Amino acid sequence: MKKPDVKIVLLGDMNVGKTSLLHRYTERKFKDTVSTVGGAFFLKQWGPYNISIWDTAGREQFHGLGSMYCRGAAAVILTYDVTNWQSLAELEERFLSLTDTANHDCIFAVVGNKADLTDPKAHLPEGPDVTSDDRTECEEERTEPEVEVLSACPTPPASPASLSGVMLNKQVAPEEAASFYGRILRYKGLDEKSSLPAEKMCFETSAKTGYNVDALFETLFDLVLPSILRKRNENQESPTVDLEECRGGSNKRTRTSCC
Ligand SMILES: Nc1nc2c(ncn2[C@@H]2O[C@H](COP(=O)(O)OP(=O)(O)OP(=O)(O)O)[C@@H](O)[C@H]2O)c(=O)[nH]1
Ligand SMILES: [Mg+2]
Repeated sequence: MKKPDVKIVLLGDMNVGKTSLLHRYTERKFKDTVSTVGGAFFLKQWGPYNISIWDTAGREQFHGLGSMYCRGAAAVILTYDVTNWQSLAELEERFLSLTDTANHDCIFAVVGNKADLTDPKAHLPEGPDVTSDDRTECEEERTEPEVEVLSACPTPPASPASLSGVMLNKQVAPEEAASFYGRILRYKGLDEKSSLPAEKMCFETSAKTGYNVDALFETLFDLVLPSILRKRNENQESPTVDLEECRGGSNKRTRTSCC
């Protein structure tokens, strides 16, 4: 399997649509999901680089794993549901601290999903929806969850409103998401003026219609490129020792280096 150059992690409460967003981006469709157990990653080839996108479980019982998944992350997608104010509050209360293990220059996106339920403009995907067969540049691999599968609960069905096409009240205004983004920067001790602006890093998406989904992932892919280049440079400066190579001459080496 190819080695990922960089890692992006989806975090957020259960049922906000993290798995659906990843399906929409990678498989170009909205399909039934089961509540995620542990986590799984998808490998995306972006130009010459390999980017792993980690889908994590929002259920409380898996909370302890979150900081493990965030270790070394170059970007974190903090996801909430625009029809559920509590899902934004949870990001601040439960999920933000999990990102302490991410890279020091980790990039944050704040994403309000299920915009199709509140906003008629989210009924159309932004840009043409290309089928996976049409894409020639990407090569993708999905792995099974890396942690032990404890149980799999069916995800609650989509709400009656989404089935009937009735619009719901938006419970989270874009300004609230932007002000949360500002608090993330402060939590990380970052200067707002020299950081990426909230207008660029706060998205409203719909995994159901595809609205803004490509824009979200591809904005992040472009933004993590400097991290990839830095990591590659670091690896060149201190290359990894190949143990297999050393093993062939290990006796000789031991003897010559021993005094
Ligand atoms: N209307 C609408 N429903 C959505 C959207 N995204 C997800 N859903 C529905 O929301 C429910 C939860 O979606 P998931 O993708 O499984 O949520 P999750 O965040 O991965 O949940 P966990 O794995 O438990 O953390 C499912 O019934 C989806 O069909 C969306 O953009 N619009
Ligand atoms: Mg999931």
